[in-house]
Amino acid sequence: MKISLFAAALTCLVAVGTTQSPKGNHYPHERSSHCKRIHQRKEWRQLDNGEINRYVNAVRKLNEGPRPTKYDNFVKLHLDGADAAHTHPVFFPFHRQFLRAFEVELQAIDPSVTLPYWDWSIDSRRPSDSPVWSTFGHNGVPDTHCVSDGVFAQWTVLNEMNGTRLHCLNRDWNDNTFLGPIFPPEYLEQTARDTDDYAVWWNTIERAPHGIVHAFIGGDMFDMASPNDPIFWLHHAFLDKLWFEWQSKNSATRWAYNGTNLDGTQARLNDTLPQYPNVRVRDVMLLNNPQLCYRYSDSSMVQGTGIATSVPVPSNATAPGPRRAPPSRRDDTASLTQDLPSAAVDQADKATDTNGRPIFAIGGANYRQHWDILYHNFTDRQQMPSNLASRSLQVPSPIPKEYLERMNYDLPSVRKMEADAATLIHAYNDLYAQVTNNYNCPSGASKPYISKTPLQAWY
Ligand SMILES: [Cu+2]
Repeated sequence: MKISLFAAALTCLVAVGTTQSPKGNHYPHERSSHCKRIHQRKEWRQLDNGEINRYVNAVRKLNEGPRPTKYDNFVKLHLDGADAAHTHPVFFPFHRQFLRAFEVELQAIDPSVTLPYWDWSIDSRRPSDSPVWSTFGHNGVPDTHCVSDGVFAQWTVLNEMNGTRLHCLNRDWNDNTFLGPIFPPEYLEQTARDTDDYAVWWNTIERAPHGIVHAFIGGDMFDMASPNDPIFWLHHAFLDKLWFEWQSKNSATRWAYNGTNLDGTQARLNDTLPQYPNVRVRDVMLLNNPQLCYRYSDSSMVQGTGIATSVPVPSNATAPGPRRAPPSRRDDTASLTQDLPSAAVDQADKATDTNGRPIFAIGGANYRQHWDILYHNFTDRQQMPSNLASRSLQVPSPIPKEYLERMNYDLPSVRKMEADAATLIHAYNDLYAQVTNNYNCPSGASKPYISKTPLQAWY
């Protein structure tokens, strides 16, 4: 785990986030932006009521009229492109184009609409508690699995995995009344830091964090007709955001694209997209390409069920557990790193993933750096509602075998990803617990504060 990349990722994200900076371009084959306007895609919780209504109305309009509706045709296109566009590197480019085509249709109905995204990592402990469901409806009802609450109650869809049959929108949550835990931000962040190899990163994200959301929501989301469920667009917009953030990490990842295509050829930037013969992979690599022209909001400060906010953190005076003497100087990084509780360092140094790779790296150096990121960088006195020290992560429930088989996801490798994720999550929970018990906050602060900047790279 290369924590040193964390800072680099930050810098890049900030630079790329401005989207229009044609001068001083370090990437010779990039054209400067031709966007007349950059649309911002926001996290669902960042929309006001007017934005929610306009988005929902536009989506519903697309599914009106004689069948197949325009909406049905999007689902059909996804089904037709399914084999090439899943379990192959074009997964991310295809879905970027697919989502943008959908957004263009919505904007033809209402130009003020942009695609929202659902940052489900915020809700990773219990995704069914997410506020998205109060609009999109909750689980399907028993027996029929028809969604019968929310704005898509009585919504009908046409396409199925094999053929057409007009049916109600179906959901079949994995735990019946709720959705079990999925992958937290810490896992997504580590996955992004871990590799600059596109094929490795895409494979990991597609199979586990992408797949689990489809599999747990179930019903129409369980197979290649998944765009039937309007939550599909918000799920995939978040995945697209993850890709954008990974691309923004450094100069190697910006244009990284590799792996093996469906036809056995090596993946190249000049490949055309499945179902979009006029669009090449290279056309959708940058969000300021003329046909894209959107950017993503920062969702790191959005509150949800994934971040515990109610558990109080002991103040300096009352914190239980072993403590070290406070250092004489608390306002620089050096003094903070010297103040590490040795037990925490020892414990973290020993933690390994299922490959035997150290999670917080050798000698505590990276752990110390991580500590700094958590505490030193976050202590700018800007009080934020989330409280890392009381954060406790849940290990994602296993993805059902039936879903993995249907998607052609290799079972042993997904099980290994799940085991690695579990190890990482336990290590983080240990770290957060150590923080609560052992850490003396810097000058004047009675508890950890979180500042906005470092969390931008939290993925
Ligand atoms: Cu798909």
